[in-house]
Amino acid sequence: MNNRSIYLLFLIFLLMFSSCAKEKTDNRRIILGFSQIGAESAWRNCNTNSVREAAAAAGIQLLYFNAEQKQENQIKAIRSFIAYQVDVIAFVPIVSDGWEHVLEEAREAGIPVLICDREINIHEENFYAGFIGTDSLQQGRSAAEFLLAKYVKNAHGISAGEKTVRIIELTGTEGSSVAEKRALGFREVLDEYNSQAGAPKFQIIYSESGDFLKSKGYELMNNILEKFSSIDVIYSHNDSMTLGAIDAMKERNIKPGTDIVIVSIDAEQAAIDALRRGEINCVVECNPKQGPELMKLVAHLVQGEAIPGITYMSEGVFSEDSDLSNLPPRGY
Ligand code: GZL
Repeated sequence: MNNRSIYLLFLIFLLMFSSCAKEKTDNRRIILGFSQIGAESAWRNCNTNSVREAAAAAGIQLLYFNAEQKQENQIKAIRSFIAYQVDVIAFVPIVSDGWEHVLEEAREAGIPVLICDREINIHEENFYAGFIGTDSLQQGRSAAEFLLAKYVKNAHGISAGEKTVRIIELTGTEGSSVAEKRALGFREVLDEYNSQAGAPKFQIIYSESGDFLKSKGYELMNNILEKFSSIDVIYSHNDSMTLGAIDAMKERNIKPGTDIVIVSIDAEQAAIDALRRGEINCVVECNPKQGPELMKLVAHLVQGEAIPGITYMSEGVFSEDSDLSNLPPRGY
């Protein structure tokens, strides 16, 4: 077969492919494929609702898949989005590793991908269009900074060199960027402080994953209270596990927030209510309402416009010293 006929064949293939490829006309609705990890916490459910409601408000057709906490389900969903030739793919990576192949497939299909909420361990250019989520490293730092303020600056029952502050850590899903970074940020601040001579030492005496689940937080706390007789602080990576741990403490007549200082992350309504009751001492906010910002990024991508590599949600810190009187309902 000579070059001319090969070229003609290629041209026919290209015409066939382009004719069956999705014709993007101005009046056709944008189609967004969204793979969510599951429904493990009030935070997650609010995150899902935010995406659903924002897609509806933006007139974007949402193909939604709940992976039920399984990465393989997320990969299958992304492959089906590719087959369906959606305009944009967005997903919450349940863990940081194992996404190279499916992202390569999306790239070959020419479909832009947005990483939502949690991060992945791929940093080469153009594997995905951008990340929208929260700064979990800062959340870990904020949790530690509260403890420094409480124990050192406010002299909470200890002074320099007097004792070690014994910390239990309940971590989130193993292998998730959020659990890794909340642990890292927390340690960075405490390690730096501990390196100062004569300072009271902050020591993490035990750390175990509760997988962001309330039931596991309860189970872990019961085991921990059997194992350790002297605990000063519980640092929990999310409110669901914290609330389970509080139930376990109360069953043993331990006063959460008084007998044991509690620092939690998310700021769902139930945790803010516990903060108001003095059962939690600090709640670091993690903002789940990412839907509207996500839809703006989708619209930019469909128009072929550049977007920021990272879009962080705004969030704060609520503690026992905060004025919560004007805090509106959390919505999750
Ligand atoms: C945080 C998010 C975490 C929440 C948990 O960005 O990925 O997952 O903190 C949720 O409540 O399960």
